[in-house]
Amino acid sequence: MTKPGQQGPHTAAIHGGIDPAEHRGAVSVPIYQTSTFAFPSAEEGAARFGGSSHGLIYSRLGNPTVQALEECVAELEEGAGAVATATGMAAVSTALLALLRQGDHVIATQPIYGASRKLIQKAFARFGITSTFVRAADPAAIRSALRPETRLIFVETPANPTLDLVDLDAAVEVARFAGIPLVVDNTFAGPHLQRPLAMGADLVVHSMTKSLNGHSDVIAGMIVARQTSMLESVRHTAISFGTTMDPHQAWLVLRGIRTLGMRVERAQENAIKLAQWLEDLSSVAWVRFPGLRSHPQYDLAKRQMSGPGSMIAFELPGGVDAGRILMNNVRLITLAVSLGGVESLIEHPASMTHAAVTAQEQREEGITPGLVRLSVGCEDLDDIRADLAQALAAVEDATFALPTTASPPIEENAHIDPHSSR
Ligand code: LCS
Repeated sequence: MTKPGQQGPHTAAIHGGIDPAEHRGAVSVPIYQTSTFAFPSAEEGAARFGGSSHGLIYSRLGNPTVQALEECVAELEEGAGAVATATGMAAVSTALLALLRQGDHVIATQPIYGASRKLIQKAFARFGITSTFVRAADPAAIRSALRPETRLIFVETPANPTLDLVDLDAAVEVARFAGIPLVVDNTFAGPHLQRPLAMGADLVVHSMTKSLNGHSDVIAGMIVARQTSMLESVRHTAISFGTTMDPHQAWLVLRGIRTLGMRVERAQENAIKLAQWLEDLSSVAWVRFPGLRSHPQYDLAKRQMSGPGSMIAFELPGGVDAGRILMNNVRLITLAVSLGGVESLIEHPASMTHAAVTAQEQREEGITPGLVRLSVGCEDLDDIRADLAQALAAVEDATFALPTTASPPIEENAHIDPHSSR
């Protein structure tokens, strides 16, 4: 294995974690579909349990297919090592469980993925862990929220769903000042566009369900550590709580990750052109995309990301009703949550991915009732644009007779029926 950061990102995605000599010449890492591993002797079994031998024991503790994926992502993220988890939420919960104890306080930025917010705010509160949420886009807010018992900073950048950014240099500085770890959810940008560990973050977490796998067919997560010391406590926690990954799941993600850079670059190219096109339309109220000069943190995006990615947030002048008509009229773009796949997906954060977040919290987070989130895929640009154009035309036709253009307040936890009139 070459050292992290030595190879280019496409090379690392294609070759990372694979040494055919270790697998009887197999160019694709085999799926070691086994729950347990035979010991050559009772003494060797005892040595493996005792830690004096590093041989395989049992797949919850370690499996060669899963290890190949861990090595690959650690290399992509420039980390010392990684622990694969069953889901993205398992990555978030395991990272926090490894680093926190009763009485600790967490500072998290907002917005973040709705389930992560509820995990920190509600589930961890049951175990005596308190939290403060601060505005992602305010670089001074994290420092102001520090308390003597603050033990961890958790940030997501770009943030789901508004694409607000957290200044990673500033967050690292506060974490160093306070002597506490900084955990970054790097799901939206991914290692092809942003490497928080190289900037000084301590852990990166991923929902590999998204661009790392990239084919909308697997749920998976990963935790990558900058230093081996923290990696060991994360691994121990994942094994104890049973959040580790299955070998078949690992093989699918390994297969998807080989084309990470190509997919990310193509989707990004589509997204840049679509965001510019959307911004020029009078039928769109505003567009939020880190690659547009109108993004309030455009300069920060250029500083800490090597590209703006493929997620776009926008709002229509007709608010939630207009957004609903748009989503019910797309034909090529799929009305579904999730993101980062080869296919374009559209969803309504206020009633879907962030429905568990209260209306008041949504307001604080900038999740407006009419916000539409688009995950741009790798289809032909003209086809995505034509689909959006015809859906926007349907919105214009339908809203022509509407009495108001103001966004009505959305009912908390209101749901859009994905089956209606499609
Ligand atoms: N972190 C971020 C930033 C996410 O967007 C998600 C899922 C997770 C963690 C959790 O990952 P999972 O357990 O689902 O693999 N985000 C979703 C979304 O925006 N739509 O559907 C899921």
